[in-house]
Amino acid sequence: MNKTYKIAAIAGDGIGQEVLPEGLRVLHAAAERWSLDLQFETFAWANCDYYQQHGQMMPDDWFEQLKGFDAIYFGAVGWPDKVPDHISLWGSLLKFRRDFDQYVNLRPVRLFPGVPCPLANKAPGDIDFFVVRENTEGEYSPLGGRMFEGTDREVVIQESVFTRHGVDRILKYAFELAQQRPRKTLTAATKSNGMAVTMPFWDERVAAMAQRYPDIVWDKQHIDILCARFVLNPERFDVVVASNLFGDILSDLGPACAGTIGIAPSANLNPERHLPSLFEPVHGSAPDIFGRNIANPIAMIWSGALMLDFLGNGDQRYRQAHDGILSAIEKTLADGPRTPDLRGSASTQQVGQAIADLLSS
Ligand code: GGG
Repeated sequence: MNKTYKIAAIAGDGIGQEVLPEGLRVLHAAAERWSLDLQFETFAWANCDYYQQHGQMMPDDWFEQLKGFDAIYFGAVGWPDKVPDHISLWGSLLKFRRDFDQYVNLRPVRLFPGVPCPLANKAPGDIDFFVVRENTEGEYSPLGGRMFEGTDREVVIQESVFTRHGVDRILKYAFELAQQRPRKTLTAATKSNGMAVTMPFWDERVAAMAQRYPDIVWDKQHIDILCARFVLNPERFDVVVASNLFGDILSDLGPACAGTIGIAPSANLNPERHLPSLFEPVHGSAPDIFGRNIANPIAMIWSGALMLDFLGNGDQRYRQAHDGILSAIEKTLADGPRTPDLRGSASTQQVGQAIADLLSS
């Protein structure tokens, strides 16, 4: 008897509401083609309109409502004119990541044939790596405070949290991912010359973990020069592991180097699978282009492919569905309709439909 996977679909804010339907369109086409057992339920909270009506981003029982799902398929969050960004983010997406213990944020970066690359002399194959971002602690911490607000004596403190448990588990995931890659190479982002407490600890744990993976060639690079090398020599990277903040920055920079952030997917994983994982585009809600139907749906669609692969956990139908969606994305990027971020004039729906049609043909 095949398992039916329950997926919570949450559009969130802005272009999340435009790209999610295209992701669902493609997932339905994939389910039809590969006989996948997917059951979707949509939720109209985790957005700034809900906050304006209820004074919070999600209902009190959000955890109870979602914990029985196998995955969350999420659009984007944030509308700063309605709700300050730190309130909308900490009231939804960061709650999901932390309370569902989605400690891995896996973000593939790839240059596809036909996509205009802003870097000189780069070909597909030159940019093909993963950013593995720690997703539950690090610099993203609610610990801190503000004193003497609005006076000349104002003091603002924001703590970072690096636990041995949290650092070791993300490093283990990254080293194991590197073992599955042909080049077996890992780079750890650091800044231990400036951040004199947390980052030397991070470096120590990287060196300790590396001892367990003698087949992996690894190095550590300070985040500043690492950013420069993303632009100058992206071909040297394979698996890049980083703390929460550094990973957030690198996983926007990487796709920008590969043509557009509009195609960049992410998987917020609870690798132990005892709580739902969450799949979402790297991009945010982009209120500036909301309502024009020009958002690129490919990041949402690729995130859906990652979701199928994770849910299937080795089941060939789900692996084939993942590979089939990736091929359809590749073909569409090479000679299909394109949204304006890729110098095209197609709508969000035209790109989503083109990819779905390739799965049905
Ligand atoms: N779909 C991703 C999204 O809504 N991102 C908004 C954002 O600012 N995210 C910050 C983060 O990923 O930590």
